[in-house]
Amino acid sequence: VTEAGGTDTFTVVLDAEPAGDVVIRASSNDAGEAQVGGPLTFTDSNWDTPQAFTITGVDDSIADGDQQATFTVEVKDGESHDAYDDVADQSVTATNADDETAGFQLAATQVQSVTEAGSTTNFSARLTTEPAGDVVLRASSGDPGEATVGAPLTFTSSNWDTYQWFTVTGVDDDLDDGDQVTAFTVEVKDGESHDAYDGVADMNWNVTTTDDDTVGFTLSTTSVSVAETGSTATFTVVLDTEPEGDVVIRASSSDSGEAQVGGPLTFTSSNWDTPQVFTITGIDDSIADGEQQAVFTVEVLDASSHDAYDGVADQSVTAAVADDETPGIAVTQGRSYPANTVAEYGST
Ligand SMILES: [Ca+2]
Ligand SMILES: [Ca+2]
Ligand SMILES: [Ca+2]
Ligand SMILES: [Ca+2]
Repeated sequence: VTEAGGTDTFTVVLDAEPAGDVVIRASSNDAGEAQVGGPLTFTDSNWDTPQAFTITGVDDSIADGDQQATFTVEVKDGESHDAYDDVADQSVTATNADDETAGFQLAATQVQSVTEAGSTTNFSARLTTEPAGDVVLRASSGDPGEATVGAPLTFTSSNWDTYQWFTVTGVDDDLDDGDQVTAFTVEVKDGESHDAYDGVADMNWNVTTTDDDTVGFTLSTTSVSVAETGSTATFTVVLDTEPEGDVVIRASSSDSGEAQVGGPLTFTSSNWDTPQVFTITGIDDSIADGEQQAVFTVEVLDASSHDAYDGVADQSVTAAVADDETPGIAVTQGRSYPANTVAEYGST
């Protein structure tokens, strides 16, 4: 039978002609699921003609799945010939097909985005039909590196139509990965839910995690001082974000006759956040040229670097180079003897 009111029948007939009337009744063990007509009276003239009991499905508004009702078929002793009093009861089982569709729905009233800084948003869920037992909905993140989601929600036969909330939290990374969309799968936890909900289809819900990383590098200083005596100075470079491939940084001098710098530095996805050192060395000349400046351009070596770093702007470090010549006039005597002497007669 069905909750929509579908009926079915079964017949009863006596096995032997009775000496008086025999009344047979059927009774449901669950009149909320299926009911039966009757009773039926057999006489000594119609005892061998089958008579029908009609079973009718009973509707409810609960997604309870297909339910069974058992009908006990028995002789009504008080209204039947005594010879039938001891006849054993029999039973008929009826299945009542559910006509509710188990399901749930999702909704939100907030913007569905979170930040890598760890902000939260939420979306809600509720059942679309009353369950006959608890139903547990769980959400799982398609990318826990971008966003996570809170604990499962339990719905009962009394709170099934009240929205409950899943909370989504943004997760930080160090990649300049742009805004990322994470799909959350919401599903019935079958083992903890009424069986009528076991077949309910999963649903997906999307939340965007906004990026807070920008490719680049950071210098420890933009000016240093060295001397022509060969003294050195250092500055460090560190990447601002974790690269998805190697990044090579080089520094080049605007005047290698005044100051020079060491070779390129390579950063990887594992050492990107550890500063590395460039050493600048003053270069000697023999000119009393005073303090000079050399400008070091610090740049990503595109050809050797992950493409995401190609557009990073150059930066510069200025080195002041101290002169080591002493300005002045060197005086050399022109004769060996007598030194720096003139005579009264006018020698020079
Ligand atoms: Ca139902
Ligand atoms: Ca980040
Ligand atoms: Ca990021
Ligand atoms: Ca000099």
